[in-house]
Amino acid sequence: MDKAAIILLLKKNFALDLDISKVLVVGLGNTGISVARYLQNLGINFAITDSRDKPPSIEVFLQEMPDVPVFTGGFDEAAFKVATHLVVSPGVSLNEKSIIRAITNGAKVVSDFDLFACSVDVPIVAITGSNGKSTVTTMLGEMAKAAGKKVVVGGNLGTPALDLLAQTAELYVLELSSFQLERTSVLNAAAATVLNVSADHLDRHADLAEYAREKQNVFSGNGVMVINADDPVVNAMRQSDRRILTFSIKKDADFFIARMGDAEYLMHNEQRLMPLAELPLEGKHNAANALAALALGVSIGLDEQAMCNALRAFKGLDHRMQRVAEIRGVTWVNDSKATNIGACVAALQGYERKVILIAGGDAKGADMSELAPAIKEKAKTVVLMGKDARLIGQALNGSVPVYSADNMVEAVQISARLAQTGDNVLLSPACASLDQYKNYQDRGEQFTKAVLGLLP
Ligand code: UMA
Ligand code: ADP
Repeated sequence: MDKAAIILLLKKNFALDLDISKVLVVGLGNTGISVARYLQNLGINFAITDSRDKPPSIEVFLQEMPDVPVFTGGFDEAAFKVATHLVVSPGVSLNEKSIIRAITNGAKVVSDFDLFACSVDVPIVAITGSNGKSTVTTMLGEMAKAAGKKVVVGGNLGTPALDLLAQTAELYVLELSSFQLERTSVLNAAAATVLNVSADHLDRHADLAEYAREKQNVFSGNGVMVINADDPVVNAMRQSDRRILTFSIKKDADFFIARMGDAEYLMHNEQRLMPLAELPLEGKHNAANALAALALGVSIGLDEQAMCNALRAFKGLDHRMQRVAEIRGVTWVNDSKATNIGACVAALQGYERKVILIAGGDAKGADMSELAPAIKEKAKTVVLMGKDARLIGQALNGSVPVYSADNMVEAVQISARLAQTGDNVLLSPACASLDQYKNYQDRGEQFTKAVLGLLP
């Protein structure tokens, strides 16, 4: 879209005016720098603030935009006072005192996804949920490519939405977190889904109901709603005046799984799409992810056979149920991206035989007793590490043998001593990694390194 059209839309939707508005960009990480570049390019007046002394993108920022006011080492009150609009990075809580005060004084919160939505005139598919977002976003991107579309994929997955504008696209597939949705109002996706809702980020959201409401925001507008019929919280989000496509791994739905003879099939109504066995990813949760991606693809008119071809070729993402090695008959699996209870439960449910589980980290306010039944059923031993290891140990209350480790090398060595031929050792922490690692990738890489260190 040309600049004049974008500026008109920003004015209409947010009263964001080139001549009089003053935007404050809060947070100078990947999102902050992408917003800064966008505003600079449109000629909109802005400043930037970050509570840390040396935010991650400060050097790039100072080099690229030396004339833009920047306030670090705390949120600058004076900058908040004059701001007419705030673009707040998802890592910064809207409950920060300076932000609440600015909103009370009339400042409008606009997200980078809002700015993005005002800057594109091709369809957007929006994907959220507690688990499976990155998998489904990537799957749908591959499907769209296989169907011949020029597709651009990003958002919470890694590339900030506004950085995607540099590439020409016929379709955008975006992953959004609850933090991003909380501050987004005009996305109006052509198709959207909430894949599932289970406890996560309860250190930032007041309770599960509020967290679910933020997720529901992905359906704002009038596009197709793709609904997980197996999830009661998602099911309750249906709107009667909207086109809805449902998916289910348990019952009849628009997209579902049917057994015919000896084989199970991914189905669209009466039509067999492909045998489930041809999906290279393990676990029923990945069958649900594939059905969700198919439903989203059908919503925007992608060819079904092309989508199935993409599914057959989809190898999954690193750090999600990723087989690291088989050493002396023991299989080691890296599921470091399991940063909440729901993901760990899904991982455990995929096993027929009991596993040795490595878990723990930052529980983010979740109630670890919800994890206990799945561990009791599917783990023969648990090795715990990290800040909230104790919470998991307490929830298990002696029902499963528990070992403690100070770090990943120790956790892997304890597991190696306990494991017998035919065992699976699963790193699926059910917790965030930030108490001990840079991020979940770092945790997964340290696990992989420690496992490979067992090789003779
Ligand atoms: N900051 C403050 N004060 C605070 C907290 C943060 O000033 O109290 C500043 C930091 O100093 C830093 C900046 O804010 O300079 C960081 O912003 P950010 O944490 O929002 O991180 P970004 O680099 O902008 O990345 C964000 C998402 N991060 C978070 O939501 C925490 C990335 O998701 C996303 O890929 C990126 O935008 C592009 O959309 C990551 C994530 O962990 C992968 N997401 C969570 C998840 O998936 O569970 C929600
Ligand atoms: P997200 O982007 O929502 O965090 P990912 O696709 O990165 O989702 O997967 C995160 C974790 O959740 C991994 O441990 C993965 O095995 C698990 N997972 C993926 N899809 C689902 C699902 N539909 N239900 C439950 N867990 C899932």
